[in-house]
Amino acid sequence: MTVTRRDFLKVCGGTATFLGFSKLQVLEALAQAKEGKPAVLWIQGAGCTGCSVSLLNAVDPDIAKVLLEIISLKFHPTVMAAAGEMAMAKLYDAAKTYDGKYFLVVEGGVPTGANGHYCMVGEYKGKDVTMLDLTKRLGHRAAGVLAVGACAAFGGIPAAKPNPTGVKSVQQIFKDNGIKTPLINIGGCPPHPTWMVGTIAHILTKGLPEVDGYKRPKLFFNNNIHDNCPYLKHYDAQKFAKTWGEKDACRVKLGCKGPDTNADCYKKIWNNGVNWCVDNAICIGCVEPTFPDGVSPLYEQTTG
Ligand code: FSX
Ligand code: SF4
Ligand code: SF4
Repeated sequence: MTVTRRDFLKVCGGTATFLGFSKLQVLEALAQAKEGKPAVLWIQGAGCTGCSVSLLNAVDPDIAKVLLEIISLKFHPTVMAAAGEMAMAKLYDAAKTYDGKYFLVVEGGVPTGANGHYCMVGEYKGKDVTMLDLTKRLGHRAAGVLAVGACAAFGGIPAAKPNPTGVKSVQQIFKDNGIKTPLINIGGCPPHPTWMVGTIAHILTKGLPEVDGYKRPKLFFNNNIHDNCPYLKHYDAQKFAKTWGEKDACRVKLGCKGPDTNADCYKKIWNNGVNWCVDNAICIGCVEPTFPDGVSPLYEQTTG
């Protein structure tokens, strides 16, 4: 693969610089990645695969280029061709080859009930492999871990009450097992593709990004949605929508959680810049550790 300036501009959404990096820095990082470094292992537990689909939906170049070429992907349950024991063997081979150097991406929460057996991710040499086993084993030996999406980062929907399978976040699993590997949480259900690609670009070019108290990159999760919302003037004028169809009114009485939510959705916009949640509905606070139990009922006013 030849990484061109055009590729860079595509990854960066057509802008001349990305997260403050020079074109040269990012091109160098992408060129390094195409040589097969660093290796990325992407594992999935209790989730809906929406995080991977989000990446697929909105990133240009397409997911094959990002996952296979830019980040040197070695394992991904959704997009790889291998399956069964062969896939598990590849995963363990890659973990051995890049021991201490690979990056682990975890998508989905980690069920701990029944000793992890509510989430079987494979079999290897006649033994069950659970998501719990894999998170501990691969997390322990990784250079760094990205917990991608609400479920991996904070438990999310699979950990919602009554949480029958005992789902925990990656950081909780690490805490319970004394694993000290650097960890970054990328909130969102699902995360915006730029939050995922941008965090990886930051790691490749500048190292681990600065994070907030929830280990989320400040680059993306430092600004309040309500304070930056195009409907703020209506909120200030107390003009509140009573139905979904009303366009020129604030949605707080329909349940919008914008005042309690910190993310840059209002300027990143979703679906390749077509729209975002508050345009046609409400913010449900999906990037916050309180999601979903702490922001429920979603469609009733709980803030503001
Ligand atoms: Fe969770 Fe990923 Fe929500 Fe889904 O698998 S963040 S349920 S959008 O996609 O983990
Ligand atoms: Fe925008 Fe929601 Fe705040 Fe209203 S409550 S101004 S819709 S973020
Ligand atoms: Fe999540 Fe709110 Fe952003 Fe929508 S606007 S993606 S609900 S944080």
